[in-house]
Amino acid sequence: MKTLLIVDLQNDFLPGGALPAPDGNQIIPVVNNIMDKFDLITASKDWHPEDTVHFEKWPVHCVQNTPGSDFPNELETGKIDTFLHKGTKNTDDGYSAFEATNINLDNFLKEKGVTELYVCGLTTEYCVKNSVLDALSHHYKTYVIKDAVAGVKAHPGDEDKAWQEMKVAGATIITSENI
Ligand code: VGL
Ligand code: ZN
Repeated sequence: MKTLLIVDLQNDFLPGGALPAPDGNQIIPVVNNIMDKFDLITASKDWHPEDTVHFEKWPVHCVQNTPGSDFPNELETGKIDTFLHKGTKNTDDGYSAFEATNINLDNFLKEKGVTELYVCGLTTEYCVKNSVLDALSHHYKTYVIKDAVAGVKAHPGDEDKAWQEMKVAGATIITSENI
């Protein structure tokens, strides 16, 4: 079961959205291209209530059932098997896809016999990083697809730090052509 996790590739994290990764649009065709290489595709959605403590740190984004939390039209969502809702509580950030509340991602993957996870999406410094670190702590061999992720670039240096943290924790960094 070759498995892809697409993290938060949603309108609010793309240019024109509330909390954009400046280069976010560039990853959409890359993600569309690689989907055919996988047997199982899961996609997380940042899925916040209107009144979460998360919005004390961040501009309001990805509120449940609003255009900002939708996937962009360009993304080939028909190929996605499972959708994960994360950040749904009003008491925490819920950065990691392993904190999804509609599905327990770890149980779901283990039931399917998945041992390796390929990760792409938005944003490098927050939800991609936290999902990758959780995948590693749950003992998945974890690949991060470098040309299929983008940073929000909120603080200089954080993106480099995120790559470093993921590598030190044991992630393997690859490019889409090497999948
Ligand atoms: C994210 C900041 C706030 C992300 C989500 O998806 O990386 N970043 N909420
Ligand atoms: Zn969020």
